[in-house]
Amino acid sequence: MEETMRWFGPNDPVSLWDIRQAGCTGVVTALHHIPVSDVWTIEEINKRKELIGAAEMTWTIIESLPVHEDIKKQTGNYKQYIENYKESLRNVAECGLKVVTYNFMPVLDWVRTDISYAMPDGSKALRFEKNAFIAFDLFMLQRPGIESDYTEAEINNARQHFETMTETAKQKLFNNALLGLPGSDEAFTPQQVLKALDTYKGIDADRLKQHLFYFLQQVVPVAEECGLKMAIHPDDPPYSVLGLPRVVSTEKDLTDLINAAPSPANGLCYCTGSLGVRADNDLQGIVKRLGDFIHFVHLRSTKRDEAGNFFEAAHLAGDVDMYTVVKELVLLMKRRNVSLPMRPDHGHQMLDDLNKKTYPGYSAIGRLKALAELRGLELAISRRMGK
Ligand code: DNO
Repeated sequence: MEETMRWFGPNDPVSLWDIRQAGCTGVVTALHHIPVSDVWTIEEINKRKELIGAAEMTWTIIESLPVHEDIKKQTGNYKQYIENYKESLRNVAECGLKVVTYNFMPVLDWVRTDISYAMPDGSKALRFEKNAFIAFDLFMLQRPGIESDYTEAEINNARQHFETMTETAKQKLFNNALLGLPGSDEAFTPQQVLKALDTYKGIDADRLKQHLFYFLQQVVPVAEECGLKMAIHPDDPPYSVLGLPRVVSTEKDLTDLINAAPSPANGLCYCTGSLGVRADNDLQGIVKRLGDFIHFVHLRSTKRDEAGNFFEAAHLAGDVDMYTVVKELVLLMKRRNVSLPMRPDHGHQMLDDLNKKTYPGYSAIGRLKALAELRGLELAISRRMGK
């Protein structure tokens, strides 16, 4: 696979040369400073390309070209925003970029309750604890109408959990649960979240899916025409949160969205960390069945428990059978005669990085370790297959 890492731009405490030294030839980034739905101009794209080129790497993958909330809801200026999206696509293609990653999660991107969950060896991981999240929703956010989203037992468990929490733990939970936007260290305020949630009233999963399909039918032909591949990122976690619909969580969701706008340009970011949180997602089967549509790979593993919690395990541990996944990807690449771009998704905060300020999940050393392990795994598998 083509080894890449995510870089959040000039403000990222991890430098381009750190990424280069990890062995990457490519960088995955976005123009985070451009407001969502404004057009990415050729000038801005080229500026970023040059920065990356100066560190002897290339920029071919965008993560993300974000989709405006109005497009997800089909409200306000959404038609204009779709036109802007198309223009950005044309511009990035003109600058030689190849893959555009995006997601269709309403309001929040990823959600965790703990961004410094202590592993037995002293490193730190990201974690989602169900009781804590429900407690946040019930007692901190105090979202109206919440009772219909949880069972009585879930509410009781969350209440008990909340009662045992110290003030410091509560503050930490509050900050972590509102983080949700990679590339920014600004959290939402509860008022902002409640207001945003309110605007999704009446939009259920079926409707959100229709809005996603409409968006795809609009932008995929443009992507195809200019030689770009779209790669939708699955929901993280892959189920409804805060009563919001999520529609990119299962293999059926992926198949539906591909069928809604059939084209080689309408593809997937295959993220084992996100999809793997659901035991009913067959990670190997998804590569077998939808492999032709995979344009970008995120490798990561989570470990879930019976209670509905999960934490981000080491990349070769946890519930994701990384050996099987990588083997299937190697077979896929042979069949398609391509080398897919891949990045180690997240990593543990460890060693020197424990004392540094980092973007949650994106410290340098943990990802370096993950990439090294994945590189070795792929090499061994390919060699065994006689490549
Ligand atoms: C989290 C990432 C996601 C991803 C977006 C893609 O660390 O994998 O935030 O970049 O969902 O649009």
